[in-house]
Amino acid sequence: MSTLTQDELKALVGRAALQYIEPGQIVGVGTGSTVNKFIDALASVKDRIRGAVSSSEASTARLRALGIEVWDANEVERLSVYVDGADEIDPRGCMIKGGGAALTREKIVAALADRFVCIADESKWVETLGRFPLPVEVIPMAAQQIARRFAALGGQARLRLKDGAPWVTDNGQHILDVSGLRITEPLAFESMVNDWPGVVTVGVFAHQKANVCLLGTAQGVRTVE
Ligand code: ABF
Repeated sequence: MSTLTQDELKALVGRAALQYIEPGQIVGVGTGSTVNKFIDALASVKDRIRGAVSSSEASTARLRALGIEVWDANEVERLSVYVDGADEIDPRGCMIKGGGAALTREKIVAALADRFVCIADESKWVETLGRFPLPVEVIPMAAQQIARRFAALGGQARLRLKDGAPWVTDNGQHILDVSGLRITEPLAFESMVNDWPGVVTVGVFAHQKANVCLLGTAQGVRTVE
């Protein structure tokens, strides 16, 4: 049994990710409660980095509040590292992401980076992706036809709501959360769903999988490469 709380495990991996930051870099920064711990740790080395590219309005606000400069993704050609959390990660480094609704910007920033460092507590580790309902950002007028395509695969798609109204992403689109899937071939699955009209981003990250996973466990940080 872990003596550390889930919050402490997140802080542990957030701090551990600092080892991948080199002086003078612009750092790719994801979204979520684990990444918030990383942002807090990043503030302690802020004088040694050039700044960050952020994957959400929420992370941007936190970075700026801590005095870290935030660059637009269009101003940057390459990032050496992108640090982000996940909702699930498998032994190959493939992930489900998007529980925090920032999946599209997360995929865009991840695509700029040479290395994806995933930080997660051990509850996120799975053998096969699909226990966590798969987030899919969609153009609103396509939501029902996309839901029917998932139903044909055995999935149940639900429109994500906030206060009874559709959740609106940072990009002005909606989110479907799809339960009942078992994603045994993440690469092929991601490509297939990407091809459906109206899909903005599917929350499977297999083409942009993690190169390194820092997993917070009862025994400390386990590095999976
Ligand atoms: C982002 O935040 C995600 O893509 C994922 O949905 C989520 C994980 O959040 P947390 O660290 O709060 O569990 O990284």
